Amino acid sequence: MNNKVKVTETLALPQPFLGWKLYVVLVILLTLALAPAFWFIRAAATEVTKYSAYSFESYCREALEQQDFAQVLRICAGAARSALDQDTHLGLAYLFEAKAHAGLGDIPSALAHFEAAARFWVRRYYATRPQDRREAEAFGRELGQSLLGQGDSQGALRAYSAAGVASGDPVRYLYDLASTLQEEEKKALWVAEPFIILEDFNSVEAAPAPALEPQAELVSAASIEAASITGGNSATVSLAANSGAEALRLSVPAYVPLGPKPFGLRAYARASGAANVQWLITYWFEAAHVSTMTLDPPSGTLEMGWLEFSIARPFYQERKEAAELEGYAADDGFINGFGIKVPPGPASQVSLDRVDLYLPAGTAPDAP
Ligand SMILES: [Ca+2]
Repeated sequence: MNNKVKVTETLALPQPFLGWKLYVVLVILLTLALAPAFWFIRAAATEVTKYSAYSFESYCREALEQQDFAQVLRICAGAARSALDQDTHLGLAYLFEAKAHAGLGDIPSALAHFEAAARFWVRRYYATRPQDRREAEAFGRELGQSLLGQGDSQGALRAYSAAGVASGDPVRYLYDLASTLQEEEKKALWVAEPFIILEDFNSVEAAPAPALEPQAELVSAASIEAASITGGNSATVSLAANSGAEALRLSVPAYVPLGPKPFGLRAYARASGAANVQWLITYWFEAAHVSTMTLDPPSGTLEMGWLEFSIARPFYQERKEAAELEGYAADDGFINGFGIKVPPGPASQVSLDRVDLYLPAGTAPDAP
């Protein structure tokens, strides 16, 4: 018998004289050893809860209340990572991030996140809570007011615009805004009639997606380029030569509910190499599940081949009459996309610069 075997035997068969005291000591030691593990699991669970889609909101509001903006950004970053297939809370996370950046005095980041929230809710209009829309509108109005007060009219226009888009009813919002701003504020914000920007195509997420899938091979991925007639960037796509019979349609999602109040859309686009492009507006009627579209020619040509599409038709009346003819209800109709239609022809390059919502002359309310 060698030493090695002896040791094994000793461990495998504890001597009876150690008795119950040894077991009590062992249990205490084991418990103490496991305590940090329990603590770690509990802490990790709290962290996960903080970031989850269901509870990040209250943790964020608490941190905002305490003006702990760094903590707000941490929680929102965690909430974005934990989104997976349940991501409807991301719009609110972007809004909280915008508030935190504004709190830290980082206005460019605040505006970018606020615009991301507005854009997210355009795409998820059906899952957006009314209270989130109200909160976003109030925040954007406040931010716009503050930037206007500091003489940053471009920043103010972006804040006011994102507030209008996020509100879920940009037409009603623009009438409100135009009737509550003071005369000198309006002059700082608008040269002519009141407007807000619905889409500026300045970020990669705003790039137009081809609406017609079977024709996707004719379209390059959109890139954001520093080409613009209004300042800033545009979304540019290259189209291969189209020898088929069908035109190509490029569009981005929008959410502009239709109502009797008059409004206009103004878009800036350029199509190098393509002739007879038209502005495309698509409409969706929720209850009837009907989709329709209209096409408009350019209303003017600007410098460097940029086209202006200024469209101020009675959209609501027009859609209502079309719906009555077809026998469906038009009351819950909204503009759900806009873009450009390019007829068949040689290879071309199309850029979308900006789409505005404006109040046509004679409809803008006076300041109080
Ligand atoms: Ca632009």
